[in-house]
Amino acid sequence: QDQRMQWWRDARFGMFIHWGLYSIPAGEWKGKEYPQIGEWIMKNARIPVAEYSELAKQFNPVKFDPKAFVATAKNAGMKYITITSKHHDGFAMFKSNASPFNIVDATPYHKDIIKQLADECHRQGIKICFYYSQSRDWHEPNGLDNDWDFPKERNFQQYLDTKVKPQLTELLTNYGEIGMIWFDTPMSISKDQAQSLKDLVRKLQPACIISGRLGGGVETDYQSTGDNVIPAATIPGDWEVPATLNNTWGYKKNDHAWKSPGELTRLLFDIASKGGNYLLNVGPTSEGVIPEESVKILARVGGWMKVNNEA
Ligand code: JFZ
Repeated sequence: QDQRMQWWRDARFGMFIHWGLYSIPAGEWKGKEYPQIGEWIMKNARIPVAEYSELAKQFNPVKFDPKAFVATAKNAGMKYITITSKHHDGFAMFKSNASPFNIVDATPYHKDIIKQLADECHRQGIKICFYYSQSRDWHEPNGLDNDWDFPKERNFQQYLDTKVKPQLTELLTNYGEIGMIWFDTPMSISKDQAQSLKDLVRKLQPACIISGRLGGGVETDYQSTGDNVIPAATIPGDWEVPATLNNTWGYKKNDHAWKSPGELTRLLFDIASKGGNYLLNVGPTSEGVIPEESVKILARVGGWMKVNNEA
């Protein structure tokens, strides 16, 4: 475990990327603005699967440039990138044979986002990590948490066997060396089910870190704090604070509540001095660009770090 964690302990600072179909509505559905986090709009607006899936036909992020993403991270002093490969809406940002609801098969863009970013990270020597929503999947009748389309009982095991395990296998086979899988919101996943996901990751890539929110009481490589929650004092073991730059993870056009570069730098030093990692989020637009404000703020945080490193 110490070997697996070494790069992560040295890194201290990473970039979280929440990107998916929810960047199209960007916080607004049928003229109504939803005050909650942007990537939850499907659930908050109770959008039927049939309607939400239509967004894929409009998703064409032609301005996406993996070099620009990696440059933004590096410029900020970030040493790893964790991107949503599949969030709760069930949409895969990678080519998948386990579900046609993916970036290559369901959109006019037709290119694998995860592949492009992973290749660029490998070229530039920055760790690439994948967020994967293992329990919540609002697209699947057997996934958890969509009670507006699928109010009846479900076969969660079947969803795990036919979507989660095949997709994790794809992610850990087709994209080179993966730094970590970032599981999230385990809900009612059982101990055995969680253990089987852990076993799969270990089998395919023994050096891949497993993040804190796997579930089932199964031991993982480190602990995630609550979102944006910084412990008051040093806590034992390895831990990471996932945090937003404004008040959302997925892009929202009207959220301009940006934290200042000074505040972020202070938080980073606070976390690092207590022995934790800071995973700071950006939410790219549906065109494929990281919002200008985010890029500017991160560059200023990086400026602080450079002054510090060179002093
Ligand atoms: C989850 C997701 O539901 C959300 O969309 C986002 O991806 C975020 C990073 O993770 O939300 C959570 C999960 C756990 C906590 C808070 C928000 N927590 O433990 O405090």
